Amino acid sequence: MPAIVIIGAQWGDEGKGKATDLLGSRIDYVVKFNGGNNAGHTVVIGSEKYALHLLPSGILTEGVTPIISNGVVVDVEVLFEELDALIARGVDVSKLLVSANAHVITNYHRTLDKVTERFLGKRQIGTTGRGIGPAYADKINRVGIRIQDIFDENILRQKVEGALDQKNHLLVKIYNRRAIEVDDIVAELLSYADRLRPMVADTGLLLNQALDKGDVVLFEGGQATMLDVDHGTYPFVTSSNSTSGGAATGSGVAPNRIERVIGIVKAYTTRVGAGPFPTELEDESGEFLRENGFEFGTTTGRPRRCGWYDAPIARYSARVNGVTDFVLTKLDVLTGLKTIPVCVAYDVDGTRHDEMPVSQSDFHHAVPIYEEFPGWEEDITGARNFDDLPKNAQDYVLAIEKMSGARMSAIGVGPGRDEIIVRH
Ligand code: 2SA
Ligand code: GDP
Ligand code: MG
Repeated sequence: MPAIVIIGAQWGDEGKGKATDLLGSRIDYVVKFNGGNNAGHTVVIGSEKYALHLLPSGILTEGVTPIISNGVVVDVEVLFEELDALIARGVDVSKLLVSANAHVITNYHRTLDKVTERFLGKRQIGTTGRGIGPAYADKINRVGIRIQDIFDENILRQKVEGALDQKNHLLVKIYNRRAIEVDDIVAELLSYADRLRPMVADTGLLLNQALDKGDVVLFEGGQATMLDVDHGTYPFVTSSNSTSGGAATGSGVAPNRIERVIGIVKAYTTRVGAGPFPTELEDESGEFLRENGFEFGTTTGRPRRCGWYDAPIARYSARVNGVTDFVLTKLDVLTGLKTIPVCVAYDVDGTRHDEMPVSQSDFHHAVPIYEEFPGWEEDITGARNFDDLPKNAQDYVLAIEKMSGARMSAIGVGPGRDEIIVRH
């Protein structure tokens, strides 16, 4: 039975947490398969608002087993802090499992993330500073520390020594910082062992067994398609595979077990951090979207860059991820606009591009070609059926659905759990 993947179809913050939460009651396992505490999922349940970073948002749904699988980079201190905060609010977190093969974010990864960004100056990526890139770099460079290493002091010490060898040279000689002591890192990681041990499991085996017996597994992607290290706007990306393929490599569940891929797409576009963004608005329309959509980073509080809906990006996402259904979020944020432009293609130096240009330089100076749609004034937050929407809102959804490469199966009309129209 089914494995379902949820991914962000733009540059993140599309409202993936809400979509996960919506499906929660039919789900047995929710798996975070990529990224770490750079993610920020806001879920509103009744009058309660939860901001989750490292934990999968399915942890808020009773009966669901949340899993942090091998593709994730885990800052164990943050893991415990997030768990404690949820426990204090009465959430049952006892079912959480963490893969023995997940990699660990240490103090030196956080330090390197911050100093490297400073060093890059104008070429900054605008990372969240959580140590994500350096931790994945160590993984690929085969000098990473895995969760299982925390339970073997001898191995842990050898690995930390290996990892710090070159880094201390870099920190001292190039960045003019103090060297990081092996003993300090080892002591910190060992101090996590007792609390961590009962959570650690062979999560790949467990998930496959669960699928064998018919359980429903939901993979919750962190970040989004355009931030994917292979398919996004490299180098202005995160360091993991945030597209649907990442769910397989990041969990040990094979691609042919995945039945549905749900792409979450906002009714407009946002981006945090640096990098190309053709439909970006640096005027009062951008301010309108930021204010009405509360577009500020869940993790860092940074104002998000805002722009109009970009259909070529949605089509690209549909293709790269194999999207079977889109969930369109934040349609309510557009209420009150006289006209709503949608990017239907790009103009690159006089040539029309209907699809994402393959050359990064082209994408950097792609000028959107817009089609304009009439807006609506009515409050739509109470709509629960497609027919409840004003005609212009219906037409907007149908028009962007046609351009985006997959059906729009649900439409978010407000931040609350039930503020959604389900169409399919
Ligand atoms: P990193 O820290 O190495 O992953 O940063 C690399 C790029 O990835 C972007 N990125 C994000 N973009 C949108 N949302 C994210 N999560 C938070 C949120 C972000 C926040 O939900 O609001 O609070 O600022 C996220 N995480 C990483 C990042 O901006 C870089 O462009
Ligand atoms: P994620 O990173 O994709 O999980 O998204 P974030 O949680 O970072 O940002 C999405 C924000 O939009 C959250 O504050 C949600 O509560 C909010 N949200 C989700 N769906 C809707 C919607 O349909 N309308 C409105 N107004 N807000 C929404
Ligand atoms: Mg977010």
